[in-house]
Amino acid sequence: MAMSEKKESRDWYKEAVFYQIWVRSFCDGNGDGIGDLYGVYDKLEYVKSLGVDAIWFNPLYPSPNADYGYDISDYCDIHPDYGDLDQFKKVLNKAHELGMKVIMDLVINHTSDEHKWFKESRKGGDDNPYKDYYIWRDEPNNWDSFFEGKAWEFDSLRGQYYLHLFAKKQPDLNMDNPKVREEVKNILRFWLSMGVDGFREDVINFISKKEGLPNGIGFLPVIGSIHNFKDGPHIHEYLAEFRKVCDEYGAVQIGEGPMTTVNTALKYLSGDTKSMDMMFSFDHMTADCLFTEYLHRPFKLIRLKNALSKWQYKLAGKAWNSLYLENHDHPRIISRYGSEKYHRESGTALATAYMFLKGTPFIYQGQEIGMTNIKLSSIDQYVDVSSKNNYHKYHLKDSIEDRLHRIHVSSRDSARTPVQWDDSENAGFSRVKPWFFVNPNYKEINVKNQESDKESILNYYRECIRLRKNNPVLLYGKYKEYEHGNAFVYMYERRRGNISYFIICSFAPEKILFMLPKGFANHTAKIMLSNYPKKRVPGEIRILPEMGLKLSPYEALVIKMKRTK
Ligand code: TEU
Ligand code: CA
Repeated sequence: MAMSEKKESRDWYKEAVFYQIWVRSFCDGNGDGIGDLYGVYDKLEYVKSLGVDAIWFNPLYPSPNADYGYDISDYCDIHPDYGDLDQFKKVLNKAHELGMKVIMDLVINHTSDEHKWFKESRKGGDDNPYKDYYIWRDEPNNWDSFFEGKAWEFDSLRGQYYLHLFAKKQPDLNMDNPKVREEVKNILRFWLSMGVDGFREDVINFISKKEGLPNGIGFLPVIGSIHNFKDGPHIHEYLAEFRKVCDEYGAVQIGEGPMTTVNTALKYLSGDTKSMDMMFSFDHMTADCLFTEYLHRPFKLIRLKNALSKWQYKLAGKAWNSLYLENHDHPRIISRYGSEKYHRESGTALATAYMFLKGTPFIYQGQEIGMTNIKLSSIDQYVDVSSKNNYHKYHLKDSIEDRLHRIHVSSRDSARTPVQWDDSENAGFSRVKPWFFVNPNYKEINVKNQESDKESILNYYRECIRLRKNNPVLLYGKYKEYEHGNAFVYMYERRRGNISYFIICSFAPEKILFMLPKGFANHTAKIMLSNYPKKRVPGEIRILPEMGLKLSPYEALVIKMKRTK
């Protein structure tokens, strides 16, 4: 066994599968059309039944919802739409009883403009303790915001501009102010002392801005100025302070790093500057969206493979990957990387492609039943600030149809429709009309249908998790990609000692012949998992020289083999 394999420490989060809950659309427990912690409480057994070990909650805090919870007006409470602190504690305790950990979303790059700190800061005044909690300037620089025009907004009360990298209602905190960092530590302690197990940390690589806030090169909106606030000068000092608090409680930290490169991610994940246990990168999301939705392009498997392999190879032996294909910020993968026509096949192939990579898989609510993008007929029906901004700001010369198409394929709202529990009215999400549109395909695509279907996407996710669990090869084995140049098949190996698992996934909507790489001939292999179970009955297969696998549309399989060399 190689040195790097031996050295790897075993940690709970490395062997865990996470489930992500965007509560507003998960399940409405009290009948007001909005998902809440009462609904979550009732569905915890379901989450557990997937084989999940931990839950990540998107922001549950009070928020005016300019960016659905990512604009926080009180860090130490629960949004009344979702319940209250008592209800949260009930959920937390029940999750723990069921053997699931719980992590919260920590959003400290910005607050809501309705947070008390910002309301106070607007007043200015030399003896105002909140005066320098935010980033105020007499003159704005040329930065663009991600979500709404320029990154600066004039505040008439204070008579100055404040910085907002995201929406206008999300003023950026001034992390250079030690008082702000103390506030962050208090927030960490508040939740950790309650028993929360860690944090997913929002745009954590943006919290330290370059001194003097120099102008960006304005060749592309936002992207031209990103080097002025990404991985900023004091980022690792500040994160070390937060890590210290988290370490007191043994908390896990997962940083979200938009546009983080694998080399900079390593600084967060290893060595003296290690502050995070895992990082969420966006590299593989660019297989069809070059960072944001206004740069949408057709999906290419090779781009997905490039990004996934890059992170697998470069983190090997040094740091731990987080694995995801869906979350609340990205459209649904079947519509995106798979095929709505081959719904079950592509949904299960996508699961196979990423669940056996080295790292910790995250499953986003509804992904496990293959929910798809919604197609609303007018931009006015969309609610996401980013989608609206992109629609009204970019590609204005294109036809309305083309612009709407762009929203259909890329809007964050596609991931935010209510979870489809059954085929009853409102998809079993709520007794009353839900806060947002239910995808009309809920009659076919829903949890209830899939529970009773052995071959459903839902049951396939369960199988994937079962296969991964306690399997040292799939947890800690070395990654190697094969046939990289193949435009339709993603094949990789996970190897530990002389045991290998091969993961083979076709992304082709038709039958193809896939020649196994040379060097495997005369081995006996065993089929461990297949998304065409009738065709690939479990059992041993002998690999012949020049063996070609006839793969059906979106066929995926996992085979186990004893290596002779
Ligand atoms: O996302 C960071 C981020 O950069 C994305 O919003 C990205 O710009 C977008 O998804 C492109 O499609 C985090 C949160 O996950 C997101 O929900 C918040 O809106 C954002 O931060 C601001 O807090
Ligand atoms: Ca509710």
